[in-house]
This record gives sequence, structure tokens and C-alpha cells, in this order.
Amino acid sequence: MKEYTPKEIESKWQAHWAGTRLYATDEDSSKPKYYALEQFPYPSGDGLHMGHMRVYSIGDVIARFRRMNGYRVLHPMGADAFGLPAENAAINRGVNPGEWTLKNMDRFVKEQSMMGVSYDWDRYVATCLPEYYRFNQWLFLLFYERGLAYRKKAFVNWCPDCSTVLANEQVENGRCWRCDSEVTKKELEQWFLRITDYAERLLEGLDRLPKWPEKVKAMQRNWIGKSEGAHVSFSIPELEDERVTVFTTRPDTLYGVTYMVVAPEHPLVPRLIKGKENESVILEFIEQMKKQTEIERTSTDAEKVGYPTGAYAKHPLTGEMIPIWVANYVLMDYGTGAVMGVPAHDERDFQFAKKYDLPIKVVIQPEGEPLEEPLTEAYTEDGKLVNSGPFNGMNNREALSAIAEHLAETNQGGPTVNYRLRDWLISRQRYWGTPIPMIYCDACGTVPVPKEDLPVLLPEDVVFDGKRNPLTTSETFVQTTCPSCGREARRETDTMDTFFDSSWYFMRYTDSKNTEVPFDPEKVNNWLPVDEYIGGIEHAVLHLLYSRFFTKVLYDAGMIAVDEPFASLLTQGMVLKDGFKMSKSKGNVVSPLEIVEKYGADTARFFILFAAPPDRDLDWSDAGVEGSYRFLNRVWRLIAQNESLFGQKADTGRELTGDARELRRILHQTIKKVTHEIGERNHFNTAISAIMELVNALYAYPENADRSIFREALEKLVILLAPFVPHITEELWQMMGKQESVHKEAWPAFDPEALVQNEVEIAVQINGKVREKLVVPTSASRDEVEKQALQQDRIRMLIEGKTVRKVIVVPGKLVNIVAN
Ligand code: ANZ
Ligand code: ZN
Repeated sequence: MKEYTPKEIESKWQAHWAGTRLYATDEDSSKPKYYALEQFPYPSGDGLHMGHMRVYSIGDVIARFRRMNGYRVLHPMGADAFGLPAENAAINRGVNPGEWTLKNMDRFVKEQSMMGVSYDWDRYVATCLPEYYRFNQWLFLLFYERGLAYRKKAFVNWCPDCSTVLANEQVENGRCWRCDSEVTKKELEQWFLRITDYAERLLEGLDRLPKWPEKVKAMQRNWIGKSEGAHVSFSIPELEDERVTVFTTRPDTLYGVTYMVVAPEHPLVPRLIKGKENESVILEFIEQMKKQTEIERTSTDAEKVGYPTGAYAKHPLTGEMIPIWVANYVLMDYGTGAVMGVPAHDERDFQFAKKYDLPIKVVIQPEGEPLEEPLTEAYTEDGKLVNSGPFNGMNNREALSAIAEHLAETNQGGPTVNYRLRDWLISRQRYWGTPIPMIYCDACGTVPVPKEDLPVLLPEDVVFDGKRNPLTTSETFVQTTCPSCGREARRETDTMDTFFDSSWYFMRYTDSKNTEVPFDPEKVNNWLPVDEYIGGIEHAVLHLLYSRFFTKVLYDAGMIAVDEPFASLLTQGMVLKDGFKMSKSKGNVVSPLEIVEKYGADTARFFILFAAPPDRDLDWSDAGVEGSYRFLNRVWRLIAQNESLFGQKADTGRELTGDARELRRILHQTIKKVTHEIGERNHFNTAISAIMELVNALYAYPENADRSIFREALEKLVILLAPFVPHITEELWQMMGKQESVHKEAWPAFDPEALVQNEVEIAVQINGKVREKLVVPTSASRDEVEKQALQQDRIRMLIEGKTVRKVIVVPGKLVNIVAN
């Protein structure tokens, strides 16, 4: 018998599949489409880790299953190839970011191929290549034309030593992650995408995604953060009735306002404090605030600090004069950057009022017992309005809209909706990204690069010193001529956030070689939406929200017919070792390649798919890997030992009885279960369990029982296993004498009739003479039939006092008891 030698088999079949282009995308339009997609990797210097292996194994089962079920399947792969590590390698080790990235990409492709994943490599996209990023620029211009890309001044994290903007994640305790100097806020002109224009549609679309995890939808809803409330406008008599507008979700508490607070960055602050007692203290406070991140400022345990400006605003309904404060807890970029303080009914305002001894005025009383004053905490429940002029006695829920409408009628505000979502800042002062295709001309202003001049290529003559944006060091890049007037002009040196690149790559796969446009609408509509998108939960908000935004914009531009890109989303769990996430720092990393080297890719895939449902965390277990390897060997032996069976002509069409009928029942039950578990639930682990039971049944099948069904069951077993372990099944299929690839086989259908457990009448003989009749299920085992026969009253009576020498069971026919 031939041995199972995974190493030899796997490289042989990988080469064969590549040579025969077995996984080229099927374009047969008579078939239903299926787009299976795994998030493309960032090609780091470390190659594949177990998390990658898990995602790709899951995606591959899905793609292979659909192909076998008669779908034309798109299953592509690429590389998310721009980003910081390449640039840091350039700064720290002087290597070229492009070369470094391409080398890593090669390594990823090699390692992905070693897993036996069924990608159509012809559609590979790498975001760092001009063939791709020119269309980032094309799309940026489309956003610009549609008024969705704009430049504005914004406060950003700034490291004075590195002279660059830092992402929030790159600020650690107020210091630069690289040089440890103190990070400041700097107001800079930056490019933004107007994602806030799409806030409502991004919310609404979530309701049409039943196949997304609730958790991810909740995270997106929370991030978009829709709040219904009102704008209330207060006038400031001492500033010639200049107005401060606040956003509140509780206009019903308007009569309870005892102070107002504006953010330190609020544009009115300098005028409010001018010449006042606290002017210098507040200016110092503002400087301090610039150093804090938003997270530090708003964390619940952060001390609330404020100063009275000395200025007053007029209450819009009572005309009372309300003191205006500046405080750390009010953020400039939420709502209007100003709030009204209602200490009686808001916990945060209550604490602030207590600390600074501000008045507390109750305007909502609960039903029944009135509140005991002075309050010991804010009353935040519902009730009836008091101290609220004409609104007294009104239920506060009704008062919400009554007061908001009254404000609208009197031109002092009115109902409004506020979103937490901010516009997307896409400018990066970095080299390894897509140049933003804009030109600045002294005469014409900001001029877009004409589409026919794309791509704006990344220059090579740059200096990487970690101190400034390398693009600014390239004279040939910066100096250009204005496309509109022909005079000398400067190029934009900011590059795009790499999330721009990944917001549409799944569209590019449908037409990856197009040199005119990002993709042909007909081609993208031929495949989108993605039917199953598999990736990590860490992208729940960022990538998945941006991709949805892009899809909606391109839908509005008439480039694509769907407005939601991912019909179904599968977020895979983590791979743990000894209960912890595998990580270099924990020193508990198991390398996928080591496992592939030792046991083969099929064992690694099998273990990963068997050990847990895909959305759960998976505990790595060496014993589990060993067990998976043993199981594949067991399957191998089952077929190798019966190889001769496949040389013979199949003998089919016979009526099956007894063990044969039972094997057929188990086979069809397995087909049914495996089809359901993969196709409807993505529960690959339970599908595999069912297959294991079938293997047990095949081992237990008597040697003298019907061979035709045994042979058929072995064939079906190999087909059912093919999506999980593509190499061993291909080899076994060939061993069975098949000419075509097992991966081109049709998925077996189950016969509902085969599942029925029929009953048969069996004759019970004693020494060859029929003494009794017995009805048993066709599935009953020999042992069971024997036991039942011996338990019959009449039989017991007849054999009493005799010794049973032998019991012969002919399944489905008779039991003969030899006794004397
Ligand atoms: C008065 C009030 C009374 C409020 C009350 C709440 C309860 P969400 O739900 O998150 O939208 N607020 C508004 N803008 C703010 C800013 N820039 N920085 C900090 N806080 C701000 O919260 C809206 C509420 O948060 C608003 O309603 C406002 O306080 C505060 F009994 O106004 B409220
Ligand atoms: Zn010009």
C-alpha cells in the first residue's frame, strides 16, 4: 500500500493546478454568480501568521463548495501594499520601500500558494503599483468633482521634532511614539472626504444587511452616533448680540439651564475673555488642552476643569443672563462645540455645578413624590415639567418636541439631528502612499490634475531622514506647471490614508487589468455584491464603513448598481495558544509554515476548520493537529487498501438490504448534513464531524457486504472532503482512477428516500426450521437483530435447556440459531 506523503503530494498538485489554470474564474453566465472574498493582507516582513491561515482556509472552503455546487465563483487575492512599515524600513535601514514591499508580496503569494488556496491569481492587485494607485487618484478626482473631497484647516497631532502629523494611535501618553517628544496640536490644511454627507444612508443601509453580525452593525451605528435633539441659540448682548448655538438632546430641560460651556477651541473664546479677569488663565488653559487627546479629555474619570469667561448670554425663553464657562469636557468637533448646562438633570453637569458652586434648578418632577432638594444627584428620568413657564405640567417627552418647535417658530433654533461621525481626514505627510493629485497655482488656486495626466507617480529622488515628508525633498516632484494656466506651480505633497486604497479593491478584482477606468460598470455588476466577505473584527468600523461609503458614492455616480458592497460578513475569531492571542511578545507563536512543513497544508487546514466554528476563537492544540493528521491517514488507508475495487466495473442498480442499505442511509445523511452545515451555516466543524462518522461507518462495514455501495460511499467521501483538504483528495481521486480533478466534480445530492429507516420482516429459524417472524428496522445491526431474535418468547421457550452453538444473521432475511 502506498504511504500518505503530504509534502510530495501537495507540491505536485499545486504545480498541476497552476499549470492547468484550474482556478481561473468561470465566466459562464448561465450559472449563478458567487463572490467569495477574504480581506487582502498587508505584506509585512514576517510572512503569513495563523490568523491569515485561518481566514484563507475559511474562504477557500466556501469558494470550493460553491464551485462544486454549480456557481461561477470569483475568488481573488491581492496585497494592501502601501503603509508605514515599508517607509520605516527605508528610514531605519535605508532599504527602498518599493523593493521591500514587492519582496514581501512575493513571499505572501508563495506562502498562500503552499496552503493550496484556490485563488484566481490572474486578477491579483497590489495597491502600491501605479496600475492600481492611478485609479485611487482617478477616484479622488471623482470625489472632488462631486464636492466630496475638500481641504480645510484642522487641529491635528503634531510632533515638532519629526515635523509630521501623527495618527491618534501614534500618540502615547501625549508623546511621539518614535522620538518621545511632546506632541502638540497644530492647525494644518488637510484633505477630507465628506463621509458625513452619507451618515443617514450609512445607517439606513445597515438595516438591509441581515447576514452581517449584529455586533458589527451595532459598532457602526454607534460610530455614526445619530442623536436627535435641537439647536438652541443664545445671544450675547455684550458682543452686539453675537450668537452661541448649542446642541442638546434635551430641549425639554431648557428652563433648567443655569450656565453654558464652550470648548476651549471655540472661535468666540478670545472675544468672550478679552479684557476680563480670567483672560490669561484661560489662554494658558487653552494651551494645555491642545496637548491632550480627545480620549484623555473625555474619559469619564478625567477631572472636569473649567473657568468662567466673565461673559453672559441671554436665555432665549426667559431672558435671564447665563454665565458662559470654558471647560475641558466640551469638545469642539461634536455638535456645535458649545453646551447648555442643566445640572438638575444631567449627571456630568451636576458634578460640574457642585464643584464650582453653580445654581441647580429642577424643571422635571417625577410622578408622585416630588424630588427632595437640595438634590444629591441629577434626576435623569421622565416626569412633568415645572418652573418652565407655559410648558408647566406637560409630560417631558411631549415637551421635547414642543419646546424645539417653539424655538423654530421664534427663530432661536429648532429640531435637528446630530451625528458623531466626522469627515474622514485622508491627508498623510508620508511617502509610501498614493500622491493626492492636486496642484497649487498662485494664479488659479487649487487645480486638480487632469485625469489624462494620471498617474501622478511617486518620485524616487527623495530623502528618508524621518524628519519630514520625503515627497517635499523631491524638487522634480514638487515643481510643476499649472494645468490650467501653464505657469509654475507646486504639487500637493500629502499622500492618501491607505484605507482609501482598500475601500474599492474588491471592485477592481472584477476588472483588474482595465487601463482606462477603475473598472467597467458591466463587469463590476456581474459580480457585486460580495456574497461572503471574511475578515477580522478589527475592521468593523474603519475599513467596512469606508467601503460602504465608497460604494454609495460610486452608486450615485452611476458606476455600480448596488449600494452595499458586502451581502454577508463573516468575522473570524482569533487563534489562541494556551488561552492567549498568539503574539511575538508572548512568545507563543506557532508558525503556519512549520506546521505545513511537518504535517502538510491539508492537516493544518483541517485542524483549523475542525477546531472551532469560524466566528469563535480557536485554541491551538498540538494534540489536535496530531489527531487531524491521524484522521487524514485513516482516510488515506481506507481508500488505498481498497484501490483494487476501483479497477473493476461498478455493479450498480441492485436492491440494497441490511448493512448495505444502512451504509447508504448513513452516506446520504452525511451528504445532507455536510451540505447544510457548509452552505447555510458556515459551520465547518460540524460538517467535518459528520464526515468522521461516515469514515467510522466505512471502517465498520463488513467485508462480505455489498461492494457497490461501499465503493460509491468512498467516492462521495472524497468529494465531501475536497473543499477542506484539496491535495489529499485530489491524490485519492486519481488513485480511484478518475481522469478529471475532484475539484471539478459536482457536489453530491442526497436522496431523501435513502434517509428513511425502513423495516423488514425477518424469519427466525432454529436449526434451519422457521419458528418465528420478526420485524426490525433495516438499519438494525447484526448484534441487535440477534439479540431481538433470542428474546422472542416463543424462541426462548424452544431453546430452553439447550446450548446455543451459533447464531447466523443474514441481514434483511433471516436469523438461524443452531442449538442442541
Ligand atoms: C443639555 C442637556 C440636558 C443635555 C440634559 C443632556 C442631558 P449625545 O447623546 O451624545 O448626542 N453635548 C453636546 N455637544 C457637546 C460637546 N461638543 N461636548 C460635550 N458634550 C456635548 O449627547 C448630547 C448631549 O451632550 C447634549 O445634550 C449636551 O448636553 C452634550 F438633561 O444638553 B445636553
Ligand atoms: Zn494656474
